[in-house]
Amino acid sequence: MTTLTRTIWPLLVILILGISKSQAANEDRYFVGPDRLTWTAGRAYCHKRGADLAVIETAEENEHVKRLVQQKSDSDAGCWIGATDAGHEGQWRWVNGKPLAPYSNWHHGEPNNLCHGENFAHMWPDGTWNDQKRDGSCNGWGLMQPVCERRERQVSRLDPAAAPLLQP
Ligand SMILES: [Ca+2]
Ligand SMILES: [Ca+2]
Repeated sequence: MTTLTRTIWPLLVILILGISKSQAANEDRYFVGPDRLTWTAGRAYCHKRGADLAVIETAEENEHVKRLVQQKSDSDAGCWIGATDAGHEGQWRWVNGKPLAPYSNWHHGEPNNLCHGENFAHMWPDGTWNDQKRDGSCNGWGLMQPVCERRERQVSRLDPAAAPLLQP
């Protein structure tokens, strides 16, 4: 072995271990509820398990949640995610209070607030987002399973100053 080879191998091993560890953390971070519920009941399901509906801030995160939706969803509409404009029409926010910026992945033409007001977001199995009624009733799609994200992870991604606001 040359000196270079001896140096590179340990670094490669460390890199591979690091990647598999972060993937394992991702597996653990999100989960899909077993039952089709309203957005609100889905959120309560997540809360009971120390989580909240998923907050998606990057394309990489969206890709991960998309794969989960494709694997676990019982509905062709996909699953609920943690965005709503119920507080103020047209002002979409994540359940942690942050606006949907800079990343969002709305389906073309969405959110369109159909059916006298769609205020709750779900992810289609293709990874794009749509606004829908709380019970999924617009155009007859129906109830959906929630995608939950463990809460401590969400807090750790906020400004330290904002974290106390999320404490019970
Ligand atoms: Ca709306
Ligand atoms: Ca819509």
